[in-house]
Amino acid sequence: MTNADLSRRAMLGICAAGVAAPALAAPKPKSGRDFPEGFLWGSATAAHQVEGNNVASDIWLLEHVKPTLFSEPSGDACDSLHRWAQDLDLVKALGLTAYRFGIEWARIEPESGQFSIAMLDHYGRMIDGCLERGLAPIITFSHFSVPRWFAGHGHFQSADGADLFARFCDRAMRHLGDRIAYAVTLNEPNVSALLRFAALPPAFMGGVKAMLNAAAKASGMPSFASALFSEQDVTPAMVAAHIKAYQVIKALRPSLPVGVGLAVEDDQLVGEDDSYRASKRRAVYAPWFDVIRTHGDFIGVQNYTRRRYDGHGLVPPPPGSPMASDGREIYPASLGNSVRYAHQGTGKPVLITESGIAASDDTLRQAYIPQSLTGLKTVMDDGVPVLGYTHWSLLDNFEWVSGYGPQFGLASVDRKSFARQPKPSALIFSAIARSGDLP
Ligand code: IFM
Repeated sequence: MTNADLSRRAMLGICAAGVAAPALAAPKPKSGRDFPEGFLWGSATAAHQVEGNNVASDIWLLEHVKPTLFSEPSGDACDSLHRWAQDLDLVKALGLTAYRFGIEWARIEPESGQFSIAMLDHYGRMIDGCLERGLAPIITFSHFSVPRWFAGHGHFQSADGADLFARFCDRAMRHLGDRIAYAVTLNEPNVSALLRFAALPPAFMGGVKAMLNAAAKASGMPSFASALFSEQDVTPAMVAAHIKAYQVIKALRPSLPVGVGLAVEDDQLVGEDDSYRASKRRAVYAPWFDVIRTHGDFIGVQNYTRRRYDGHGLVPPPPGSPMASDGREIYPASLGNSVRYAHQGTGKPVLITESGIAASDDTLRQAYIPQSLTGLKTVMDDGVPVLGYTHWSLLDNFEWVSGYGPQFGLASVDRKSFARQPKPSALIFSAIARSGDLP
């Protein structure tokens, strides 16, 4: 098959998925439906969390050093490295039109400057698999995990960190870029800033230091850094990396919509004193809203909860609030509120790149999905342009330091046979996606 054939198939597939150019025109509401035709309905995963055996990555090393903060190693994860076609079949069977997934930098460039054509071909087959099934491929270039060599080299904060990331993006784009529907450069690059406002116990940061020191020792590097655990403010470095990645991606395919997937909480004020919340917003969101205004075509919103603040800091959820199993308050209106806030801050269309809850009791998710989408519809009815919604996550997967405890999936995964089993919430989501209507 020639490149021209692939491009033709790509266009056909993208058109079938309802994202024919211009992909940034937010679909217009049509009378009789709650959500417009062409609105993207999808689910999301991340390479390290589902593929398994990501042995050249920084996170794999951090899972295995002593001491570690990880409750268990990722191991085989969901074996999506081999079972990706089943994942895509599941997304299609649910009647969805988009799949967000990551291409794993640590597999594509396991040693600095050594690119694996075989792994690029692998992700090419996944992208083609999406297009053949009428799914718009939403590709994340870096979802927390990076190659181990990059972490030992100083991570995004090193003098050439942004250039090294841009080199990877350039290489991946040249191999895959003509078939991508949306590009997400970085996943939650504001997470280290966010954690500073999360009232983490001091022991946690002590544990971070010990784990990173152990990783540096194990890899024979002077230091070791990670996107998930950082003692410094990495925002300027991440912003620089996004800008360079945006530039190389747009240079190769100007029409491809590029954004970041930002963690956005619904920050609510308790009382009159807004100083603490304002300081959080300045640190966690403002730098990203600024950069997306100039170097972004959409803002990816990743929302899971609300947070309440008075003038001194975090205020706990009201007594009796429903709680997800990862300790976050279940507050469905937070999705619409965060989308509105992100659009106000950037002026750009919103793509919901993640939304969901950790719940082993699926009845909570069965209620959460329609409730959160009801809030989203209100915001869209007010005129906020929203391109689509990808639910986190397709599968119960590896939730970083928490291991396989928290369950975010629309489908469960048997930890030995890797069999995927859709949950009732998947069918509820599927009915909304197929009809464009809330129940
Ligand atoms: O699993 C994570 C994902 O990797 C990034 N956003 C939040 C999810 C749930 O905590």
